[in-house]
Amino acid sequence: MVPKSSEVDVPVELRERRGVSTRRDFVAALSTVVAGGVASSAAGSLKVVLAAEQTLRDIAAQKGLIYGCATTQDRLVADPAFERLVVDQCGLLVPENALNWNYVEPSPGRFDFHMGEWLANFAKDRHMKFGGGTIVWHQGLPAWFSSLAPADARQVMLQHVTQTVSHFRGRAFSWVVVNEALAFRGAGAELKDTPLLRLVGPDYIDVAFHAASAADPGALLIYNDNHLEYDIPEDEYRRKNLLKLLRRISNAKVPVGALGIQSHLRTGGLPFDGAKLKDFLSQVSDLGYKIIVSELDVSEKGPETEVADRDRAIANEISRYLNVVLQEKAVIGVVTWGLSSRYTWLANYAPRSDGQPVRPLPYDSDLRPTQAWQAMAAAFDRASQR
Ligand code: 9MR
Repeated sequence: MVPKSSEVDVPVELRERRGVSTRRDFVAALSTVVAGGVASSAAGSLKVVLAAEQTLRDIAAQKGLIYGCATTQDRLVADPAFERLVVDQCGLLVPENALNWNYVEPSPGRFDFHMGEWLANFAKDRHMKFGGGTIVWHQGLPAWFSSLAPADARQVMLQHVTQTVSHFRGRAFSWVVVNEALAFRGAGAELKDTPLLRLVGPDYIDVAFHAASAADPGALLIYNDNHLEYDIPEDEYRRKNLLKLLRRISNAKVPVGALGIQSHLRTGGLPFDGAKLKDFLSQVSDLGYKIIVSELDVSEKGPETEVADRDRAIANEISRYLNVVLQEKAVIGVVTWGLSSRYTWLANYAPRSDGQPVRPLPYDSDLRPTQAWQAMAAAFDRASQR
């Protein structure tokens, strides 16, 4: 039976008071969600799950996994209920934009870390890990970078990475050092044609990671990319090319610590092959890399129009994906790109064609947990111990 949205309509304060008494109750309730996917949940159990005192942070942590989200200072300052939800649910905080190059170094050599500082301090004061990024990303470049002479660009990039990572030395759990460098199918090249490639050269990834590692040897250094998740020719091509890139990087002893798979999932029945994805992740792991799901959310491409049906489709997409990905022991955690659909880049980037607000995240715009929350909780609970 499909739970109706009214059944999840439990205010935050009430949910906390009506907590499930034991962990066993909680897991029993979750297992009804896991069995055959979210669609098979009994509505009664669902209520119990939603009443749980447990948070995504705790459920993940019980398996040695990290759960976190990306957000901005503005939202945390302006919206205390949202702030409380982030603090309760997340063990890791990642800036959505604040540490992109164009914000950090708006003109050459003039560094401004105040937005990243604020988020790093916020995380520290609330006992959350802080993950920096994205440092080197063609879409995050300041306009002035593209007019540099090639002879200067390498040094400027190296300085940028060094200054940024040094500034937070010892305070960042991780850094997305390089983001979205891989070319798409049909480009006829391994790397995207960007000012970074053109001005710094084909070894810009290597240079960036060496600089980051020298600046903070203790941080987990992440290479991050997208469109790797589905069993479609584009993603298959990119998985193959990414493995090639990681093999080269590994042979050249470039200090990459982890692969970030963005995981912007889509409903609508895109082909998905768990065995192929698992094989890809295990090859990444065999090269010695950790893996993190770095930007999870779900955009809606399916025919569903009712909120309950849409939420079920979204939750099922998350379930089938995370249930495969979390089987790989090298996966250390999951970051969602936002926490509540009150604030999501998908509202602009991938709006629904019927104009209904999107629901891509574990909480809806009223800060109530959705079936996506349950799908994530169930996947964490099902994962083996790290
Ligand atoms: O969510 C981010 C949005 O607020 C920004 O406008 C956009 C451009 O900077 O970047 C979004 O985040 C991206 C992330 O940094 C890298 N992967 C893709 C994300 C969505 O574009």
